[in-house]
Amino acid sequence: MERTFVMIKPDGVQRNLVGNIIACFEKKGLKIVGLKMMRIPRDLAEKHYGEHKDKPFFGPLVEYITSGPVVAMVLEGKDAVSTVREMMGATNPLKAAPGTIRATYGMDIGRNVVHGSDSPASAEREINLFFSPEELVDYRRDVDRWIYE
Ligand code: YYY
Ligand code: MG
Repeated sequence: MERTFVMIKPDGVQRNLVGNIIACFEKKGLKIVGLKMMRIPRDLAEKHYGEHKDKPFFGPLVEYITSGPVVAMVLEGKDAVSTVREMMGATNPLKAAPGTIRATYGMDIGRNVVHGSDSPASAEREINLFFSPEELVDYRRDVDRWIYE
């Protein structure tokens, strides 16, 4: 099973969407193996979005992501990285496919509610940035036999 890093961004928290968004992933069958609310320190935000440091939106992006608490999580499941990306939809909520989280809840690219790792390598990097190994919980879920054949 694959793991991915997911984050409900400050707008999602402020708009009371935490429960709804976690419920989407839970109902799909993804397993929560790490979960916490936190305020992202600036240096962590800059590391997390390091690939964008030369882009014009980098400054505003770091301001936004550090502007209030986020909910960070690690989700586990079959093809978890691409499954979560599909469920989130395109970066710009107005371009995201109907039914996706960003299409359902968002309007602007700079307020797109949720983050998900874009590759297994990014997932590993981001999980290690945000979670210590002790914060990730290993457990059996009996319902898995009704989710996976
Ligand atoms: O992975 P994803 O979040 O879908 O998009 P990225 O291209 O990695 O950009 C990260 C983040 O930056 C995006 O979620 C919103 C913001 N952003 C922006 O504000 N303006 C852009 N033109 C592109 C991205
Ligand atoms: Mg990205």
